[in-house]
Amino acid sequence: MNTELRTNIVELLRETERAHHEAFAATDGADPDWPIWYADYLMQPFTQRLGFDFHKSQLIYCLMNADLEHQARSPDSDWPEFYADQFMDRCAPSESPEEDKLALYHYYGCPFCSMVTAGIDRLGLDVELRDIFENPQYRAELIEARGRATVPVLRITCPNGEEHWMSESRDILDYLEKSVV
Ligand SMILES: N[C@@H](CCC(=O)N[C@@H](CS)C(=O)NCC(=O)O)C(=O)O
Repeated sequence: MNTELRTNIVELLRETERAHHEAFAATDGADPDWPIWYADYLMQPFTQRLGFDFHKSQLIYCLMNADLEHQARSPDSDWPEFYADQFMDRCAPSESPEEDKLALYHYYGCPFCSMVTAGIDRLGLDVELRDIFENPQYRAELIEARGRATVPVLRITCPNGEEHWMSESRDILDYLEKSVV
């Protein structure tokens, strides 16, 4: 666990709470749209200072989700500490992206796939190649996950077991390039 990152998140959430309370002093902090206000305030420090990589809608989702979990599981605990744990578990950038397990669904002769496999070679990454015509099981997995067999698709399995399926050769290459920085 990156304890420095967690501490920074807790401090940032406390600062946001203070700023929100000032902004909504007239209603004593009451604001039914608080996740939107919080996301506006937090977006820049989260992405530019702490290295998170998400859109505002994902940040709003993370905030709402953390709130629901807090109310359901631990309403008496210090909320910034609780939220920070939720952010670390669910939304934080991987401490070492190379620890994500990567599998590329592709087929030999597909030009978009070749661009991605050339990028993988150039970057020296460890990516399992799953040819969907050599192994029908891979094709079936792809269709089950994505509803179609278009390739290339990168399956990213995070250390916590969460899976993400990324399509579009350009997006995959961008992701892989960032992962080696
Ligand atoms: N815009 C996509 C294009 C992907 C694409 O057209 N893939 C072709 C193979 S090169 C494909 O899978 N076609 C079959 C299908 O869509 O089911 C990308 O850049 O990845």
